[in-house]
Amino acid sequence: MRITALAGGIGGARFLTGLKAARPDAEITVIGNTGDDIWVHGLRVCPDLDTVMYTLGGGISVERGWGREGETFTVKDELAAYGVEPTWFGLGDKDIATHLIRTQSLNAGFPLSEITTALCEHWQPGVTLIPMTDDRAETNVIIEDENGRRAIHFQEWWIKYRASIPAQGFALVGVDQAKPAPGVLEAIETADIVLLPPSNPVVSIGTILQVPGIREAITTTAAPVVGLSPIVGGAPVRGMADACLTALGIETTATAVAAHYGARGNGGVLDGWLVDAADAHSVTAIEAVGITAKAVPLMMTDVDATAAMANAAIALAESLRK
Ligand code: FO1
Repeated sequence: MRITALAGGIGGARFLTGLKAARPDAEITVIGNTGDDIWVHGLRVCPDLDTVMYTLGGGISVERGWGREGETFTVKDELAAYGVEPTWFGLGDKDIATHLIRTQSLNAGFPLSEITTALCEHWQPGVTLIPMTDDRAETNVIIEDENGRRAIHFQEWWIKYRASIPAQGFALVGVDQAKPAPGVLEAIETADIVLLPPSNPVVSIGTILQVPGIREAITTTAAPVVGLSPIVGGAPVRGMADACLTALGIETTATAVAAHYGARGNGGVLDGWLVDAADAHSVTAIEAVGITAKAVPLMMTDVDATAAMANAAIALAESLRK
């Protein structure tokens, strides 16, 4: 079975661990968000790609959900001692090896997708990881504070400000000229099932859907498309999706996110939507917008629970296959 999943960072990576456990023989392709990518001290950092690669490859810091297990931050501290900014970004010593290889390869002219494949040769994540694009598409957050209205990099908003400054909006700088990376459209068109894991619907899944051609591929693929709500009981399971949803005027509910993605019949991307048991009451409202909904436990407390979610998503997809 060929499964294609769009994924952001921590939530997406955690779901993929369960998907692999549920379907060890499936051919899983992950289309990774690169809107979070940033140049830090001259190094190219790809947080969501690395989070998927490290999580599925066994190198992730389980405590943080990002970066490496057993990490140290000596270089970061030395840079801070020089007073060099950004001091707010957690650049790990082990993590730097990945960024050095990526940066040198980019400078040598290799596309990010080829570099990602090479890095995954080492990590063996057990999935094919493809960046959504090899081109620049950088999430900037529009904020307004005492220094006036301006755009800051997503990582600065997310890490330095903990998303505490209300976002007036998001701009994916460069996306209009971006193309899907090689293999992305094919992975969507030839999939048996397409999944939207419980990643941030705005700055992760929403970002991937903005790359010209990707949303269209999802609306036209023969594969059923099923998503899992990242919102349980009116709050994000993890991260700060509510800050992102609010910025777009979207209510922080499983129903509102489903409606935001939209039903494939009406120009949206979803055929099916899993909500947590706590939101079982919202199934009717979601079906009213043309999306088949089902309530199952959606807390990724351990691999077995996450595998059960993946199985529920696959079962729903199979029931929706045309
Ligand atoms: N998240 C933080 O909250 N603080 C950090 O200092 C931080 C550093 C970092 C370094 C490398 C990396 O791959 C991820 C890192 N993250 C950090 C997580 C990252 O900001 C988010 O996970 C994604 O961008 C959102 O999905």
